[in-house]
Amino acid sequence: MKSQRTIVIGDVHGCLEELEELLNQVQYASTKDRLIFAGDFINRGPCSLEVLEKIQSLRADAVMGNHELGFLKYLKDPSFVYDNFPLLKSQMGNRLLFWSHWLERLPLFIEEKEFIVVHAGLAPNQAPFETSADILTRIRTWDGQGTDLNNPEDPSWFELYHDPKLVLFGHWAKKGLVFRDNAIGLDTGCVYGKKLTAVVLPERSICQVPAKQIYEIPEE
Ligand SMILES: [Mn+2]
Repeated sequence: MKSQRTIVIGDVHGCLEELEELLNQVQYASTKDRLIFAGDFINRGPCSLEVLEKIQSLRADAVMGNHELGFLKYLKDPSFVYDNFPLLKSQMGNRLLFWSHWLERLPLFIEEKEFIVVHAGLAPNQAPFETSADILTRIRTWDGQGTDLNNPEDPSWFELYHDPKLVLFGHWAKKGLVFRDNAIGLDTGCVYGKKLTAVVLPERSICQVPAKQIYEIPEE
């Protein structure tokens, strides 16, 4: 299986049409390619349930994003409502238990010899297995202790990441495509009317499709 490709896709947020177009564009072949979603494939956009069904039916791998974690939290505590959570829950109907179990089983990261896939990023000098779910799914910047994970005054987490192992991540639409020797950021804001992005390994080629429309206005 030396020639096997791994395709990693950034934050889909329910953008089914763009996802299907992207899979066509990379010529995804389920028998040959490994497909991994970098989290936040639900919520905000128009077709969360259909995207879930697609990922599940393709038997693709996926890591937990803050929106998947949030949705699981909402199912336990309805006061934790965020965007389309009530709609998604109602669309799941009598498959709610199936989907909540499926989502609960998502790993917080996928680590292979050549790469790590994680939704948001890593804290300096912390291996993924010893890092909290909060950091793995929400970090953008590092304040030295992990209290404030999104402060423009602080350095980006990947500027402090010096391990040669490639990290593939999403979660930072405002930053757009990040392409560094050891970190590739794949959230290019499809749900905000920008692009949906995939990286193909091992060659690290980038494949993008434009959003069909602006589904949501970004929060500042
Ligand atoms: Mn996110």
